Amino acid sequence: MNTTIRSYFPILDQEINGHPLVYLDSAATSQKPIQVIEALEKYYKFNNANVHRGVHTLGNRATDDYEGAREKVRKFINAASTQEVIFTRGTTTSINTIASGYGRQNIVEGDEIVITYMEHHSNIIPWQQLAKEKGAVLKYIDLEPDGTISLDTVRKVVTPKTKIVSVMMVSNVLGTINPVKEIAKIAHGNGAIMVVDGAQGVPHMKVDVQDLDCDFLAFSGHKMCGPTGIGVLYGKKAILENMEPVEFGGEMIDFVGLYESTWKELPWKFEGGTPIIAGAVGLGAAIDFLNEIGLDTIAAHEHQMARYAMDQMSTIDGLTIYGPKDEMKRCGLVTFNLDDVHPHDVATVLDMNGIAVRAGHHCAQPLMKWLEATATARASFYMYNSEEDIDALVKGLRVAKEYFNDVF
Ligand code: 7TS
Repeated sequence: MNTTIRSYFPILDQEINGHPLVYLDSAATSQKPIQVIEALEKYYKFNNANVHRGVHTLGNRATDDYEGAREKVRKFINAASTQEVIFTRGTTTSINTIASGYGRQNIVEGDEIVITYMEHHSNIIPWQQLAKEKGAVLKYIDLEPDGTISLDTVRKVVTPKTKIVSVMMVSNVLGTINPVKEIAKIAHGNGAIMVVDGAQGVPHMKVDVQDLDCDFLAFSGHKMCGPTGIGVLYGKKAILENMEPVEFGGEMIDFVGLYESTWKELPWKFEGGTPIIAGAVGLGAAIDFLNEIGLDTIAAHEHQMARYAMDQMSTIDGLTIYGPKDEMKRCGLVTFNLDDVHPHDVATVLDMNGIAVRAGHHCAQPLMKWLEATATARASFYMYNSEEDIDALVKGLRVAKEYFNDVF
């Protein structure tokens, strides 16, 4: 993509260890454009106050900013109503809210919860805990050899006993784009609800919750140019209305008696305590920014980056790339291993050359087991990355390979 987009991200204009920064860790967290930084600055300089109190001007401005951000999120994911958009701390909190709220109320002994081998820990452990508490059965959808999901396998694993199916939209390790819309149909056909972990999907492609027909969608602001500490839980109104809150206290109540209390209407009954006001404002600015560039443009750029990266990286002897080889089946990240070199060592040598990648299990230990790898390295791209960044990565990988081949 062009240098104009890159110039919106002030952090990218610096040297690390004497080299221009090449940031290839956006799947962990994206960088923030100046528009988001300035929106946060403006909020704190001019509008900061607590919300939903309606007694003074700053309070009204803060409330307008906060609720305005909710409307931006609604439109961005095409939710039917802002009542379906709950602000949370991020994907992890959103999924935990579903497991603790919907799960505790609706799951009984013998029920099945279905996830896949590629899930992030945040979409595994809440279900493990729920299954243990309720005596439910946690089942896994196996993966195809290329790291994709076959709908035939989904049809075999999801049964009328299944009550919840929860699948990531895009894998943070394999890059695989999963057929969540088709999986939702299978889930619904068996009477189960469909939860989508959108952490790696929503920042990178157009998502329409009504078209997907998912019951819940979770995502994080910090992976889509927004600040840390803000995320979204989308839920269908009919489900949220019947769901008990999981956090109790100020802001979420209607009437409080000595022994009984009642809750505010949606979405506020799920937002106990002073909300993440500045975070929401920042997320709203991030959404404006993403809309300006266009999700389709971002997605096309990432497919192109994935293709270029896989082609260039394949020229390195002893380099294994995980996940589908067809760039249209994946988002803009490439996870890999270099023969005989630990991924942490790869990442350290790359950092010495100004290149930031992630190494480790990527919070997906069951997937690491499936891949028969203890750890991997991952380069992940966003709209500000270019082919030159990938060239620098490939050069850095050759340096790493030579360095460790010489030493050992
Ligand atoms: N789900 C997926 C698919 C993720 O990739 C992540 C974070 C989460 C959930 C959790 O998001 P959070 O914002 O609540 O932390 N993934 C990564 C990653 O790949 N590297 O660092 C964080």
